[in-house]
Amino acid sequence: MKKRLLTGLQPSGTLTLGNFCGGINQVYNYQEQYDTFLFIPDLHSITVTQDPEELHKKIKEVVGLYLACGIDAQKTHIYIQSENLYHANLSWILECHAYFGELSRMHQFKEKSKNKENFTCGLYTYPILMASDILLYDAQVVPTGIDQKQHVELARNIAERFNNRYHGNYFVIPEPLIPNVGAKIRDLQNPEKKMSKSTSNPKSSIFLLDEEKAIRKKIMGAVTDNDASIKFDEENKPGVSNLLTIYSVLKNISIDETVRQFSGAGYGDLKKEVANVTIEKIMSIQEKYHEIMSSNVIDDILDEGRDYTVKLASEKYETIRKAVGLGR
Ligand code: ATP
Ligand code: LTN
Repeated sequence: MKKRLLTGLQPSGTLTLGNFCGGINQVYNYQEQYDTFLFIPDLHSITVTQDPEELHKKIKEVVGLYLACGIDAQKTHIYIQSENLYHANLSWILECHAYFGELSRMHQFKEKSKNKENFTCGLYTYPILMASDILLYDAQVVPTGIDQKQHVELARNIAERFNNRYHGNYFVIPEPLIPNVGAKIRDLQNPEKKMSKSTSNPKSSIFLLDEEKAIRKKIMGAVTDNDASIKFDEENKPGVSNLLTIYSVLKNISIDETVRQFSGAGYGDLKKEVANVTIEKIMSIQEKYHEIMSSNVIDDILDEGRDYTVKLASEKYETIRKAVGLGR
């Protein structure tokens, strides 16, 4: 039997090149090899304020982009988290098996709540809902960028704790799957930070639905350094290393090979070539995206994904409910 793989990308904005490299492209590469689940974590998105109409639109946009990036609905179960009530139900049970202290250590929570007077309880408990998403389906591997590794580790801890407390193999212990190259695509204007879809500065991120001109402008304007030599050194040259990483992922070649190709070149040449490969990739995604959005395949795919996963989730939930002693 194939191992099960599961991941999701929040519909909190238009997907970025970072989401492509750390998320979708990995699923694309693995979908033959694994029994693959790719969902839309819309419940996660409302941990911060969303405009309801906008969120509604983004959900289908993300599904369209999954498909346009080559995710094959024949091989991958695609579904919306909020259409399956078991995610939130299991999350509550898991909340009662997770500790306040361990959640307080989550980097993403610290980052997103920093300098805010008010933030929601959902932002704090969100990693437990993520554990529920994973454990509900006995997923063995969870491909993500580096930013989500800590959350997958929390899911492992909760699963182990639960199994020990109730003396059984109730949950499979999941493994994070972090790509060697592209696990953290950096913000183009501030390469200390990761590229993010909910950025306040549109120059910082390449969005998968950006126009060609905008992509070129953003990459040509990416922050680098004064050293003028093309080397891969994430600590001292994060901007240049980021451009090399993008090139390497999109060309599907190693970092060493990329550095070799640019030996003797200047930053201007590097940026021009990175812009060219990015535009080529993104324009081809967009062409497929527009085709998909003008057909009516998405609803059928989502209905099928929902029916399949609700059945699996209900079986798991019943087992867990009984283990804890709930119900009749
Ligand atoms: P938000 O800005 O709403 O927090 P995000 O852009 O950080 O969103 P997520 O929805 O949190 O994206 O992430 C979806 C997937 O993309 C996850 O697997 C995450 O690890 C990956 N990912 C996000 N940003 C990057 C990045 N800059 N580089 C590589 N992978 C990334
Ligand atoms: N928290 C993730 C999205 C997400 C996820 C998941 C990823 C929600 N549930 C389960 C993998 C597995 C994020 O913000 N990127």
